[in-house]
Amino acid sequence: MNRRRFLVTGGATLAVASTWGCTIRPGPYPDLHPGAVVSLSAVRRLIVERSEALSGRCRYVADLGGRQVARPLLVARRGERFDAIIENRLPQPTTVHFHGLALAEAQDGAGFDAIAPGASKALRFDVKNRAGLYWFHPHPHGFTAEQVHAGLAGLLVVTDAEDEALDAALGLVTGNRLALAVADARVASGSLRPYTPSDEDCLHGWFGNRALANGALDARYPVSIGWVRLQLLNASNARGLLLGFKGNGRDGAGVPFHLLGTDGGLLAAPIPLEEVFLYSGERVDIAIDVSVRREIAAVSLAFDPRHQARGGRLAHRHPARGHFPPLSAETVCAPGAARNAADFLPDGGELALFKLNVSGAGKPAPALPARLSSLPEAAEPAGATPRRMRLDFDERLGFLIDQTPYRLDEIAFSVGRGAREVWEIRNSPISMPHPMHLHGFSFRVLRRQATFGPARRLAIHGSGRLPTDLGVKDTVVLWPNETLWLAVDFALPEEAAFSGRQRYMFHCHNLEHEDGMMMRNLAVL
Ligand SMILES: [Cu+2]
Repeated sequence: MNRRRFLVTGGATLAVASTWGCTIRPGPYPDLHPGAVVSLSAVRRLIVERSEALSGRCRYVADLGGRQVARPLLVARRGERFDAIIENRLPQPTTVHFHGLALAEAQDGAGFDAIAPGASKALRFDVKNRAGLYWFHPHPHGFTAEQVHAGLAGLLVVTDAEDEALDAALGLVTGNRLALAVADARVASGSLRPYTPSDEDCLHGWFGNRALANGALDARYPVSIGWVRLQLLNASNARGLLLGFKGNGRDGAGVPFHLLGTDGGLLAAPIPLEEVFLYSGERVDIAIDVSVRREIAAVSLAFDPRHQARGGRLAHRHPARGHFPPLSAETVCAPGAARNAADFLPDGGELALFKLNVSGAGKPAPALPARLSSLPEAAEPAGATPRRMRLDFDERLGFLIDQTPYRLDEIAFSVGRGAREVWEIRNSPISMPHPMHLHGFSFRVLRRQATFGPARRLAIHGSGRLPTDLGVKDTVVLWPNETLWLAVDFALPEEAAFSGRQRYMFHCHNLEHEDGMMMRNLAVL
């Protein structure tokens, strides 16, 4: 049985669908209800809660002033205001970080000022970003991985005139635009396993054996013939996805698609593809013509994830964890704890994500527009001396930025307001892919060097760049041995909220690495 809800936002119609009747029953599946579409400006309170009805899983609830919507999908026009109270009903500190949005430190939810259990915080900001898929999740130091894995990952779809023009050009019919958060989880014997990472999980990341799409296992979405527009987030704690689509023919042949946009909105022009990497925290916006198929399966294709760091017993139990109970009976980075082969699929293993069921309704897909947006080509700021950073592996401490574990009160470096910098980031050869995320600012990828492994054959867009490197990014993966050059513009709005020193974070979005201190603070002065 399927149920759908819609909200018309200007010209765009977003559909959110979820599937009841998962194939495995009974089980404490977390989120069998469809999220409902809610206007960002309609939210009065955003409640963060642990729900016994969800077997201890957690969820966001939007209070609209009289009506409550669990697991909301937030939508906003560019410029729209969020003005609400965040209410923390968890037994742990939390924050709400709107990933990708240009926000002042006080609104960024980066964990400098976590909300204590039972406490509330007022949060008010205007959406300044381009149209695109953004998301919100907890960021309290030491608790992020557990809370996100427990279900706290919400989507925010921002729209604007270019975004609506694209929907019109694609001739999208209702139900053919979807915003999905894909994450892996450990499922065995009909139940979703709690978060119980071993030492090895903390080193490499927590990998499950099944995929959830907007919280549902085996999700299926009914769509009509024509273009389908998918905005996808990889909300996994650690798993990299090599996203591809397979048809229902005898050979299960790959279905081509077009990359329309990345973390920070639309590309200048669509790029035809058959596979694309999507690491934790990254988003893609894609179009697929489903006209000649009855069913299309979204999968993560098999690839070599290049985990080249081995061994080491990590000592990184975050100091903050000693003061609060876990969300469910669990330990964190337990020495000697073993992975269960029944609910573990290694990173890079082929994984079914969700399916599109195509009905005969709709109309044939029109030609894709040649231009999607006015996004300029990435430009290197003249005369900038690169700021160098190195991602390292230490057998005792795990993964680090410039050999330095995170400290809440440390500022790694400061930059001037309006500075236009080039960041040169090198990942060590003994390493693994690290999806690096910058708070508060987006950036452009200038070039990649020394890319080996599965990413190398996709690096065809000049200067060693991958297709997703051509868009606006706030999270970018560095493969082992690679060096990446980014152009970062530290312009801040002339508003009271942004006055004075603003602290932001740069960190790995593998959440086990993040909780394992692979973060640094920076200040904009
Ligand atoms: Cu990492």
